[in-house]
Parts: sequence; C-alpha cells; structure tokens
Amino acid sequence: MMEPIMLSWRWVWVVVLAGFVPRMLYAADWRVPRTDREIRVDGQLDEWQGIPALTLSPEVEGLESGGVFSGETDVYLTLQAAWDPERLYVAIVWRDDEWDIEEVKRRDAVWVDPQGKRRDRLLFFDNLKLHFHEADYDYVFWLSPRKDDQGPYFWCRLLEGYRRLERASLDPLVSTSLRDDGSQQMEVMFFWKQLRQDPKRKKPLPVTVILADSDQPRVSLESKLPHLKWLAWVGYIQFIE
Ligand SMILES: [Ca+2]
Ligand SMILES: [Ca+2]
Repeated sequence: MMEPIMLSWRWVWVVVLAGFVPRMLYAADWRVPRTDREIRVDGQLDEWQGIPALTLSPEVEGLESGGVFSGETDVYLTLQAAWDPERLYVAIVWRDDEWDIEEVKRRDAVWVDPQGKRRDRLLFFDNLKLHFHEADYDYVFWLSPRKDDQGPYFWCRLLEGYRRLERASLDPLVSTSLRDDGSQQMEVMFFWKQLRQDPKRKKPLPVTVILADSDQPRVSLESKLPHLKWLAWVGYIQFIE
C-alpha cells in the first residue's frame, strides 16, 4: 500500500502557485536576517536600516481584519526582526490617531461579555500580539504601546509538547521612545533560551501577528464591543543566515 503523501497547506500552495503568483508566497514570508551589528535595545532604530519590514495597516492587502477602520491614519505599524546566536530582536514603529492603553494582566485576559461569550480583553485596547505556533509549541507575547506614564505593558506565555504544558519563560526586554510626530518606536529582545527555539532550525516558524486598534479610552468594554477592530498577518518566519 502506498504511504499517503502528507503536505501542509503551505506546500500545497507552493505547488499550485509556483511560477504564477510569487507575490502571494512572498507576502506570507517574514524574512528575518542574522545580524552582525550590535543592536542596542534603547528604542532608537538607527541600526535597523535595510532590514525587511512587515507592515500592518488598513490599506495593506493580504491581511485578515475585523471591524471597520477609518482609513490609513487609523493605525499603522511596521515590524522588523533580526537574530544572532543568542537573541531575537524585534523593532516596531507604531502610529495611531488615538492611543487607548490599559494594563491587561494575563490573569485578566478573558472577559465574559453580557451574552456570556468569552472574549479576549486585550483586543479592547491598543495591543500587538506575536504568536509563534506549531503542533507542539505555542508562544504568545502581548505588547501595548506607551502613553505618558502608562505602559508599555507586556507579558508572555509558553506552552510546549503535545500536552501543551506551560514552561516558565521570562519576559523579553522592551524599550520605547516617542517621536515628535506622536508615533512610537519600540525594540524588543528575546533570548532563544527563553523562547526555546533555534534560529538555525531548518523549517520556517509559523507566526500570527495581531494588531488591535481601539480608539475609545475610558469607555466601558460593553460600549466598545460594536467598535472592535483588528488586523492580522499570518505567515512564516524565515530565518536567513
Ligand atoms: Ca486608531
Ligand atoms: Ca488606538
């Protein structure tokens, strides 16, 4: 009997689309180069020139989204990443016409709405989620921007193995700087040891990036419910030597 050929959807698409729509394949890859430059986690992004960026904004094609955005000035975020043998670095530029920031601790991450539906409380504020996920690996990092003396707020959670047991994982290092135009720059430094990953792995790492944009500070969650909006980028990180 022949063994069934197991193909992930990704490779099915590679086969179907090869030579026809390379842009789509590129759109699902986030190229993360190895860096020999020293990256100082100080919220200044001078050392990030030339490193590929992902953009999340209502105008960007190929993103998943929910809710109604008011246009390209509603929210705009770029993400860059680079690695060295010990660390993964991420740089963020984040613009928003209205910052809506609140600390949502992990223990408060679920909110049960008046209809009894469990909802993700972090989606009711400005937040960025990085989610690395494979069959036996699941890492989540939530990050808010900073406004005045609030934030940035962040936490992470790591599950491993087929039983998804939680592993202790220290929070990464985060640094923010505010720009004159009201946007902010952030740098995040993860240690591979904490992520329990290896950039020299041969296969791409599946990742989902979610950007929640709320523009109603000091409004109750019930009132915010009809106005939730978010963007999501779903693809793979390719670690480039
Ligand atoms: Ca906005
Ligand atoms: Ca906002």
